[in-house]
Amino acid sequence: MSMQKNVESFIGCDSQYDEAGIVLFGAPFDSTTSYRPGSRFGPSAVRHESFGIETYSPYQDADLTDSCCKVFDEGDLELPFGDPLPVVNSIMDNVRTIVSDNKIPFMVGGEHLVTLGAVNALYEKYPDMHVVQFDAHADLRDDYLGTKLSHACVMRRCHDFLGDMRIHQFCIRSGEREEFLFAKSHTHMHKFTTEGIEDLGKALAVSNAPVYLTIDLDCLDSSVLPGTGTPEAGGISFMALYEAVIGLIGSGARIVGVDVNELSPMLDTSGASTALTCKLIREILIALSINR
Ligand SMILES: [Mn+2]
Repeated sequence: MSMQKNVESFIGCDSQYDEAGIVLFGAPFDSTTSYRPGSRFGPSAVRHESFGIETYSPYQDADLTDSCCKVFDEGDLELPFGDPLPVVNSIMDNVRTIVSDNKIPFMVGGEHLVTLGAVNALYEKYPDMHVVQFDAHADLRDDYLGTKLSHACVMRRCHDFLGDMRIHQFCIRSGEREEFLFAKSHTHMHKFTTEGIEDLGKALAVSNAPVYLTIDLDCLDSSVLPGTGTPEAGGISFMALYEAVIGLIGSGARIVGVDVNELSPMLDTSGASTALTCKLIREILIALSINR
């Protein structure tokens, strides 16, 4: 019997890098958060609290420990605080490596700006990529208080290189009027709910386009997930998000990368927001493995 070092991984994600189809990693950065910081603690909280949920999904009748589920937990990136540019570049480097090894990157934020690094790295390999965003906020500002690298601008920065009509936004219910005007001619914006996700999944599956999935947890109603930096009332339920996301993955759309961001665990001392996030991550990891 050989002993192993006691290093914590997300529950059921104990595969080695070489055999893994999915690489989970944390991006603990929250320096551009406009309201309440704390999402830097998201990845470590999720990893630790994941031992409070089961590896088995009764929804999908599958288990994170099934042979089709091979997930390597890389741990958290070591990111500097304050300056977002080296953070985005560091995430880009990491995702570039994962993608060049034909694995799916699964990033746990951190604030939503971390998405920019992952999307940019994947775009290098997949210039025809689409991004599906679940979020309360449009995140389409060209700048926020003079800075272009802010979580309030992340989808606008992605649009800079993705181009028009590549970003599909769901559950959006907050932003400046200019962002909603911008969306009319540059993105596909679905306000308030996930309505339209089924048709989108079918279209993306038919076209076989690469798809990046970014889930800002504040798309959920703030009664469902209060542990987030910029809570916004009027959001969706956990099951609505579950059905939209797992439905999209199951539609045959070619998912090439995923992130779940903006969990700020200390803002919900009940722990329920973190537990919800763990469950969502489990379900997505299983769905990606089944549909790979
Ligand atoms: Mn966002």
